[in-house]
Amino acid sequence: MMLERMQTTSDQKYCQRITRQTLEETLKQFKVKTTFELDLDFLERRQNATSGASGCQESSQEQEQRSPIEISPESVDRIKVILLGAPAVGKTSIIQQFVWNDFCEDYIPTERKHTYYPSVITNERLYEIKISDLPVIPYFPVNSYYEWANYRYYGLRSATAYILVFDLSNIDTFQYVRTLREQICESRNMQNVPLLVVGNKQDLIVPEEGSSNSSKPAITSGSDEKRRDIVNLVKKHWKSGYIECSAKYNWKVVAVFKELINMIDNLSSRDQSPMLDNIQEALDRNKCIVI
Ligand SMILES: Nc1nc2c(ncn2[C@@H]2O[C@H](COP(=O)(O)OP(=O)(O)OP(=O)(O)O)[C@@H](O)[C@H]2O)c(=O)[nH]1
Ligand SMILES: [Mg+2]
Repeated sequence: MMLERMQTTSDQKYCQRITRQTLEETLKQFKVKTTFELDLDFLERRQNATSGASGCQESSQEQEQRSPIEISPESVDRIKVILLGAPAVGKTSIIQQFVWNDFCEDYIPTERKHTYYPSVITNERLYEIKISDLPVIPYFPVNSYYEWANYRYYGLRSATAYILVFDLSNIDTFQYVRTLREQICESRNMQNVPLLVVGNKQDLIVPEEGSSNSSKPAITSGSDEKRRDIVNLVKKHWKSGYIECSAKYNWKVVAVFKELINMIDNLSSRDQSPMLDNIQEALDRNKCIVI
């Protein structure tokens, strides 16, 4: 089973290289500018196009009008993303804005795991993303035993990437991110696992016209300084990604996921899957594992 899995992974990598090379060459040839597109309805439209065309023969013009990118099963990447952060920082809001273009003013704490499956096209590739929205976790499971005992089926330790969210209008919520990151790094090999820090609720720190009369004043310059320290810490010391967004106004929400996908793409080596990480971890600790 393991061999089969590894074989598939290396086949996929080969296909990815080929696909990317071919696309790059084609783009160069036709001098097409590479732009970023997040096309959440791509699959749906594609399906409609296929079923609509099934009863009659497509003219060559119709064929040309369809997506210029031919997606083969081998060029599909599946990404398991988990959002974590202190209560009420806006994790659910970010996901729902990204997937549904929807925002809810009411605060409804997440009490059980919710999973979303958006498909995204960027960098000339199709990515199938599995996003997990979880109830706030008091700590990150240090090993598989704790994960099984306390967070069964959350998939915390096998995520492809993490998004750690804090609230820009309540800088103290960054402490949760700091602690959780430490725990994640201590309990998992993070070499090939991107971690993106997101400061949400940017709308609450943008000074508005006549903000002095506003019932929700912009946060003070003291917090601005703390914010700068956070950016510095995350980018320079943690060497992680950092983005500020507003789930409420859909500012930079797409950029969050675009950045994450870029981080995944840019990994110098994708040889080690999370599963192999776990195996490596068990070997390091001289333990026995069942595959
Ligand atoms: N002003 C503003 N409010 C936001 C933003 N994002 C979320 N909120 C509000 O913040 C509250 C909490 O949002 P949620 O998305 O439920 O937060 P959460 O992190 O999922 O909370 P838990 O599930 O309890 O961990 C809600 O009332 C949202 O409407 C934002 O960008 N700006
Ligand atoms: Mg939530």
